[in-house]
Amino acid sequence: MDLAQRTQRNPIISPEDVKPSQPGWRVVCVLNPGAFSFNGRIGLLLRVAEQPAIEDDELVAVWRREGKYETLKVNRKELGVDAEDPRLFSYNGQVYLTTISHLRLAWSDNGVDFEVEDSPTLLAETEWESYGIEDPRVSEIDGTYYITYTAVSEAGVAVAMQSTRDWKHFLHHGLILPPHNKDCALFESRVNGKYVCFHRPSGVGGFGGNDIWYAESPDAAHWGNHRCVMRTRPGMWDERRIGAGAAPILTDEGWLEIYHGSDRNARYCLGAVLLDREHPWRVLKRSKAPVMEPVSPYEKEGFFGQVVFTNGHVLRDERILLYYGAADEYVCMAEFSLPDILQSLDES
Ligand code: MAN
Repeated sequence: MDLAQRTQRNPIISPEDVKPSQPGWRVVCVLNPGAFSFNGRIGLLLRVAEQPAIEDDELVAVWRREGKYETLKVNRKELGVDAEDPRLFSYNGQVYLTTISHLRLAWSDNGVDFEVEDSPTLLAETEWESYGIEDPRVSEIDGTYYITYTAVSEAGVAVAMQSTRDWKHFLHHGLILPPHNKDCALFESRVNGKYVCFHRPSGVGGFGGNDIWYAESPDAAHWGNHRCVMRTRPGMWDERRIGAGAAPILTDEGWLEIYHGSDRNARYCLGAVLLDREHPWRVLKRSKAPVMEPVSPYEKEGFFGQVVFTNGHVLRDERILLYYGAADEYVCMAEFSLPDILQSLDES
């Protein structure tokens, strides 16, 4: 099943539409945008993944320390280099990413034609961000936009947060969840007087996995009362990893969350889940089949193929304008009808 109505204009943003942040660098991927409305326009906060120019037989790792980039170039044939996965490689026992990501704004009046800003909006700054900042989710609460994103460093993959009211000045709140954790989506209204979020810690040592959790906070920075909301399902499309998309949507029936799930072949699809209004850690309904699968050429082939991944949407009455990363390389848009998704949950 695929309930997504993709725009004919897809991909709406490709790497060649984005200016590199440094002379001599190249934008390899533009993906996984956070989405929001601001001053009557739709804003996307894009993840831009770049690397310095290299020869065909080379691999490069980039990191940023105290505001400066450092690089490591390795010949693919060199002993000890393992490069099966285009996203990362290990060298002398250390894992490196092949690109470094920053976050950059793009603006649109109609939701499909975006003007991408010429320079990065948010760059890796703290020591917990040295390998880059990725996959932002934007939640607006009382006029403040909270940006939760993945902070990657040698120390691990964690969740950091910044906030802004004008998209010009940003307050860095540091790491709000330690490694290994990602896919943190703040709800856009308080529940029982508290800020709440979904997040995705990863289990090690045979217990736990890559499941969606819930937490509460008095101030959006300090999180507690963690609970496991839902787990991966053996033998299904979401058997390996699941993670929340953007902020859940409040409907008459409860909170609707569009989430991603991957299988043993690292094929990423989107599913839907309905959660109790007062107790958002309680699952009421969960789709058996995905609501969106990688079927279009730009979703099946690219930097990392067979991927549709979302962490941003904007609501227009009963339509969800969903922004998503396709094949880890492009930014795309598809519309969903809210009633259709709810109805598909009833049928499953
Ligand atoms: C995974 C992928 C990459 C990402 C790293 C670190 O390997 O999602 O795109 O860079 O995790 O977050």
